Amino acid sequence: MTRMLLIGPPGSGKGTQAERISDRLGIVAISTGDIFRFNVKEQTPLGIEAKKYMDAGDFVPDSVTNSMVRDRLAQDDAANGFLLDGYPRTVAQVEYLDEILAEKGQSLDVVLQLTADDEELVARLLNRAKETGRSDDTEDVIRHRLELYHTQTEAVVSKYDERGTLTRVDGIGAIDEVTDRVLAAIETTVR
Ligand code: B4P
Repeated sequence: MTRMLLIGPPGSGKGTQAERISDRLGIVAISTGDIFRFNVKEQTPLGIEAKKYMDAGDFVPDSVTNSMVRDRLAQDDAANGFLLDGYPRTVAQVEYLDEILAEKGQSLDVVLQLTADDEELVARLLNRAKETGRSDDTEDVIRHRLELYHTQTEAVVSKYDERGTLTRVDGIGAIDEVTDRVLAAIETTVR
């Protein structure tokens, strides 16, 4: 059973790698971005609220995101391990996740940060925009999302680094190569 976090800037390959790692380890991948996009598509009250923030490249408020994650982690398929993709993104979310795990007597086994430089990330996301037309993949919004990563999510990375639980993985290179690096990092960490 593995409980892990995948942290990284927009476009670093979190969603791409999360799917592959979840298949390999047999644990559920939980992407807060995917849950929000599903709710936007279905026009649920959560989706209508989240859309305002997502279209601008802003974070959805912690109160909304935290309770959504609490509910998702309470589902049966998360009982035997999980990979959280895109959460926590703020220090307040780190503290909230600490509380959820403490209540269950659980801890994290692996915290991975995927790294890549900003220009590579912008290029990848503009490329994705041509294929998927995601409303938050325009250059201005991408740059704003990167800024939020640097100003808010890097503090999350520092927190786990201070706790000695963080492993950095180079996200540059072919998708298969990055998967191999991620799997090797997991093996080294949980061994
Ligand atoms: P996310 O869904 O997490 O979007 P993302 O950061 O762009 O990552 P994603 O997983 O989609 O992309 P990936 O890097 O895999 O979040 C979207 C929005 O939801 C946020 O802006 C925010 O508004 C909201 N949100 C989500 N979580 C939140 C939270 N905790 N708190 C508050 N708000 C939250 O891949 C990107 C592209 O790169 C793909 O096209 C892929 O094919 C390509 N790629 C991947 N790996 C590659 C490689 N090695 N080489 C070349 N291309 C690669």
